[in-house]
Amino acid sequence: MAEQQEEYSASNIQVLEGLEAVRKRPAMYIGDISEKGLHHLVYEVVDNSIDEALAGFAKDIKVTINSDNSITVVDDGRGIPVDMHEKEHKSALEVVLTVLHAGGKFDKGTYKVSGGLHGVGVSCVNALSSYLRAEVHRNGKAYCQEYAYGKPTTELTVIGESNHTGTSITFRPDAGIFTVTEYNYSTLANRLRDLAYLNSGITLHLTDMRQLDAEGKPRTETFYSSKGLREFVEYIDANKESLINDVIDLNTESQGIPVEVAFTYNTTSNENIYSFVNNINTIEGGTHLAGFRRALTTTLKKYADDNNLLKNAKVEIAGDDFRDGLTAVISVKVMEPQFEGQTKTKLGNSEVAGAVSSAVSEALGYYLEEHPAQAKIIVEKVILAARARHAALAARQQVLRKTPLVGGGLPGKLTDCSSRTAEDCELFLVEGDSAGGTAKQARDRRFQAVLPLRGKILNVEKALEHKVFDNQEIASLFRALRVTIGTEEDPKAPNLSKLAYHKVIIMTDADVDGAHIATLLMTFFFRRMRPLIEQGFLYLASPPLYKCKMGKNEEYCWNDMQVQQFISKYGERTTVQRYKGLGEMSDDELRATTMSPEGRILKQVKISDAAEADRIFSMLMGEDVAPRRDFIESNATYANIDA
Ligand code: 0RA
Repeated sequence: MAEQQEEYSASNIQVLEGLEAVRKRPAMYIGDISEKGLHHLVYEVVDNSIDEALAGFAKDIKVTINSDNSITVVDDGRGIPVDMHEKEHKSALEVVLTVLHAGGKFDKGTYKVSGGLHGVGVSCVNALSSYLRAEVHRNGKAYCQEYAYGKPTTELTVIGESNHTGTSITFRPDAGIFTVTEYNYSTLANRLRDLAYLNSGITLHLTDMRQLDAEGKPRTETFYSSKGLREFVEYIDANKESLINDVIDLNTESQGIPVEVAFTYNTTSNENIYSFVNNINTIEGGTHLAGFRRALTTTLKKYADDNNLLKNAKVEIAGDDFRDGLTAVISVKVMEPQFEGQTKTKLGNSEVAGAVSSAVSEALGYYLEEHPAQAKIIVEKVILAARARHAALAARQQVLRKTPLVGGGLPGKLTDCSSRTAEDCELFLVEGDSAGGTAKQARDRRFQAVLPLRGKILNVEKALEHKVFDNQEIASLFRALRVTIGTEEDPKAPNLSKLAYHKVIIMTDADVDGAHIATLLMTFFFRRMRPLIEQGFLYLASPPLYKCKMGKNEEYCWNDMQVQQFISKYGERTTVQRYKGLGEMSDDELRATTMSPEGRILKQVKISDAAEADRIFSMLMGEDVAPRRDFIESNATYANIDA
């Protein structure tokens, strides 16, 4: 408390307004100082260029990851103004780059709704960069100014003539602030792809100078969409079987709020809704999502009733049933968005619910009237979903009965640890009984538990819901984790309040079969226990691939480069043993390389982009073999469940 009061005293007010405040409390401005915050800097700069594009002045935005992990963002807009700003006695450019929230000051009534998660502006990026260079092309000239840690290191200088307009910002994040300074290509690619779909007509390029091909050309990708959300939905569902071969979309303004929605149905049972406010992914949903759901339920229900389509249903139909197999993207633009929730990604503005709801009701109403064949297919799917839900409810209740909340009733194959402090406890999910046996010997019994799984667990991507809960291995998994089904908010959601382990570690052989089993398990967690991933509790073990030996010198290696390094150190007569499976390792070896916190490499499973993860799981686990083979052959690691 004392510290807070001091900060707000009159003598410090200057400091608070300046960029020093950003450097002192970076997390307050950009969320955090880890990988997320690092990438957030790029979004902040790109969002300014997107605003310029939405205002009608830019159409091409280039993002480059330079070889030193600095970033360059170039747009073909009007260029940030460089004339002198009277009050501040600085150029407008310098004000934009050094004064918090100054970005909007020059906007002449443009509709500025884009902007990073916290809408903090480029000055924050400047404050958190050890180096920043701004180049502006305007008035037939090229101007440049450089900064370090938010402070100018050069004057604004004319560096030449120019026959075009635009802005180029290069910045290097301050390694003294960020815990990670390496950019992730697919994280940026996913965000730029989203932005291309959300803002049709704008071209975004991503180039990675760190990844050069044999000819020295950098990895590069271009994102562009002419049809926007309609194409977004098609992209998300590309690997799924469509139910109605149609995407229903609307692009309108309702009660003064721009509303864009596109949706379709596929033959799976997953509900997949992605919502955005001012281009920000509202992971926690909010009023726009509520408005969409309400319109979908009431409009479909009314159509079905009016056309007498529910007479044979014989089960009561719930809101969920209308969203079985639904894929939707909702994008609204809100002048003064109120963000709520744990991660500030839940829209709170109550007026938005009605705006979205009336826009969707109208468009969907028309669609159903004009497409009776598709309408009938959708209603039939709703009825099927209701029946499946009733069947699944019975199966779930059985899991619940078999799942006592404390003590006893644990699956026989679980070898538990002695600690009862979930934060400290780890559960290893091990492929097969034999590796399970070694793991039992290798573990530290105080905090490491082992659950062997028999062969391949059920593919939840293909199975009907009630079958999922019938499956023995899945029931064991729930019981071992002490996860039940049903929370206060949602009777279908997994309840993690009694979760016994804060590290759940998938440990499989380092071969194709092992990768498949790991993927099945990740799919299971993604579809049925997503909060476990979201809370950062799911990990992949990485057993070594080789053991190199030369005389008394022994080393485990995880890749060919390490093997080569060993050989160049100890000589060509090195023996290289390749581990084909966990079963070939002794308990001492397994402990030292894979299980003990001292020697192991754990990869945390993260969902960086839910839409992209959904696409990949649908592809990996779905019916189509060809795209899966292509993906597995071209991806050594999982692109978006980036472990
Ligand atoms: C305010 C006014 C004007 C341009 C911009 C902002 C602007 C900012 C950024 C940030 C990145 N790229 C940008 N491009 C433009 C221009 C006002 C005028 O020309 O009259």
